[in-house]
Amino acid sequence: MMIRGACLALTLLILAACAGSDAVSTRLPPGFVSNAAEIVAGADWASPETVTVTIAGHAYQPSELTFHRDRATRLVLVNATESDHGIAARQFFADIAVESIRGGGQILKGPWIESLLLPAGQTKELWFVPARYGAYAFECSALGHPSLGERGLIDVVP
Ligand SMILES: [Cu+2]
Repeated sequence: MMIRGACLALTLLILAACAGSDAVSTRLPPGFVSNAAEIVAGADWASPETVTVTIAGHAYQPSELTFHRDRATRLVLVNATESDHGIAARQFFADIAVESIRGGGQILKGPWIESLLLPAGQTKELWFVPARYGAYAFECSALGHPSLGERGLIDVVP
């Protein structure tokens, strides 16, 4: 019984950790946009194109997003649930230049992001510039959520 309890506690701990945390990197991860800092510095942040996505239930609303290459963009992510969610989008993250992640009273500066966590009830903003064209799939980083339908698509167009 003790061992079972310990295993359960460990499993819960691992599950809790699966959504991860914001990981902003100042060292170039392999395959990421190498001149991201220059792109961020050269963008016009006065009036970024704003897109809002709400997480409700196990769905991103909307789940299909379109961004424009080389345009300063502000993606507002509203977690309207009472559990933690995240965004796993390795290829998309590799192809953008990140100005900052804002939320929870914090501003994390880029220029590279490897993971993004959306704690229960919180709103975060990803300020970025799409630096390459592409069609990308993304999904929730919390274990089991993608299979419940928490997935989406991103298009980066001219
Ligand atoms: Cu989720």
